Amino acid sequence: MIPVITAFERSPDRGQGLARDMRVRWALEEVGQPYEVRLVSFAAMKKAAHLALHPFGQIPTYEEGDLTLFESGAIVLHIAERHAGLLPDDVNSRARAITWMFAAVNTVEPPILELVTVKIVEGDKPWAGERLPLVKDRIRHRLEQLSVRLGGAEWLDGAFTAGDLMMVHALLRLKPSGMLDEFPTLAAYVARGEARPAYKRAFDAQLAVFTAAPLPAG
Ligand code: GTB
Repeated sequence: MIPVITAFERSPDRGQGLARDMRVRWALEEVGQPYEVRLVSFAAMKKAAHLALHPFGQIPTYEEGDLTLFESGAIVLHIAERHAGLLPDDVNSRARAITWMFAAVNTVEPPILELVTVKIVEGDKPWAGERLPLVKDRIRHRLEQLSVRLGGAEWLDGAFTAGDLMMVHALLRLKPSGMLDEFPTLAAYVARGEARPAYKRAFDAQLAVFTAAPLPAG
């Protein structure tokens, strides 16, 4: 059965891999599972048909027969559990890989998302200038800790897993800020993720949506 995922009809990042359908596309490419994509507009995401799939009116969603999932982490875990290649067979190694998935979305990503909020959503507030360095320091603290743990290793716990996939994608959101370059170990880790053939296929597929129907100028 070919799963169907949802993605932005018009991604604000112009298909540069930052929207979270990228995680799902990447996981599907890693395990060699073909998939279909249904593009949705911002308006359609808030309508009943999409809300039936995703209670918060967002992308990505995942449909496979009578199973519907939302939350990129849960979708990647589902894919990783049903196909070889993203989770180790050894139960303890598997548990550690899943721990890294949670660490990505629950510990590393939240301060990174705060940066987006302070810059874009709160950028015009009089206190935004004071808040920005605090948020950046919280991100640096996490990056420092992650960088120490990764050390000279290629991936977080042995071979590449769904934990690395989620972590690399969470870190990618920092790329436009330049903050990742303050931590060469992590910049190299992200670059290793981006160099994976499965990542490249997923990236190209997401970019193709934008190049097929670019945003209007301005
Ligand atoms: N926790 C959920 C998950 O991991 O699946 C979060 C899902 C989510 O935030 N979806 C966003 C969405 O649907 C798209 S990915 N937003 C529309 C809405 O809420 O109305 C977040 C995102 C959006 C845009 C960029 N970008 O352009 O750079 C990057 C990431």
